Amino acid sequence: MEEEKYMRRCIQLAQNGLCNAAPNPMVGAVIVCGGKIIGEGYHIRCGEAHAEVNAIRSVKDSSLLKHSTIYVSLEPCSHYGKTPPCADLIIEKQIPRVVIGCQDPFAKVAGRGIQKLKDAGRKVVVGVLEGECRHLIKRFITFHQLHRPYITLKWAESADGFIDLCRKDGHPVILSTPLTSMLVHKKRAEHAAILVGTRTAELDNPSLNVRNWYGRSPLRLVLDRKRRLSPALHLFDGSVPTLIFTEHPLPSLPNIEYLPIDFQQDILPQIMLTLYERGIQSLLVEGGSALLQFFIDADLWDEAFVEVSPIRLVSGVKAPEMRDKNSYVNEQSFGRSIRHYTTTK
Ligand code: AOF
Ligand code: ZN
Repeated sequence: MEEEKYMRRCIQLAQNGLCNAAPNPMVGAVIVCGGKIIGEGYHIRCGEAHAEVNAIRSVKDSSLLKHSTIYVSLEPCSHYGKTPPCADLIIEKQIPRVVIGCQDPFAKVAGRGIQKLKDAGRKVVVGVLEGECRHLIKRFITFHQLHRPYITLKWAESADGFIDLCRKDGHPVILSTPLTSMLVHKKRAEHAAILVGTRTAELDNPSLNVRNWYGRSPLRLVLDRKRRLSPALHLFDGSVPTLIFTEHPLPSLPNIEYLPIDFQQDILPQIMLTLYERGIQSLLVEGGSALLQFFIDADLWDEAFVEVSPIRLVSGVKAPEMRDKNSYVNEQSFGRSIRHYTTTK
């Protein structure tokens, strides 16, 4: 119970790194001496100090470290990356006991940090709240084990179940409220890349950037097989790095890159490979319905974020439900989830 309490605090701290730690995992650490927390830290930003370093730095009286336990949600690293090995630091500071949430799936670490600590005579406990600690770094694990980003599908649907048909006189019907549009911008800030299909780019002319929330805009991705999209669209304004998947590439412009893919073949594996090669660990798919259905049919998604509006669009007509979406709930190791939230106007 005691161990779980401190590990839960590690997870809570780690979550502060959601927007800036990637492509590194979110990690939190807590140092406990005589039943009291004497230090805390988390991995704030990729390239900067790891959680253990920040936790150790936060301890006022470093002579207490010799009598402490360090709790960390992920195995301390054993390699020289952008920063030196945390396992070495723990050994150097003579912390006698280390409690770890889960092993690091990163090939350069993968158990070596645990071994290093054991070899140096430290008491090591592994697997406290292991499931929750793995869930915390689901994007990092998906990327390193499946060689693709963690995929979130996102759509808003009317009370009678329509999404892409929500157009009156060619204009989209706004289903979101000011509050839920803010949540969408929060989601964008939490993802490394965002993808839309040609029709959505054309009809909605989205900017796909982060405006109603604090944070970085994701890399924008758009499918434009025949290169029919107008360069006057917001997506081509060069304000945010943008990739266009097409059969007919043009030379790149500042922040705009054309990437040839073979539309005769399955395009999703080609897109996934590109994103993997570029180190993109999370992808938000914002529609339209054809593209979303494509991902569902390929069984290639991890989470869906669905806004259900109270607005009914068509009376007496059966809605074109996103096929099979409900049958996927909780099928995978991360508890693949669909979060429906119903809004009121
Ligand atoms: C830890 N604590 O807080 C994090 C770890 O390039 P570097 O030096 O930042 O190393 C990145 C790798 O270190 C990353 O891929 C993952 O395996 C591990 N992340 N390890 O001990 C941390 N963020
Ligand atoms: Zn480290």
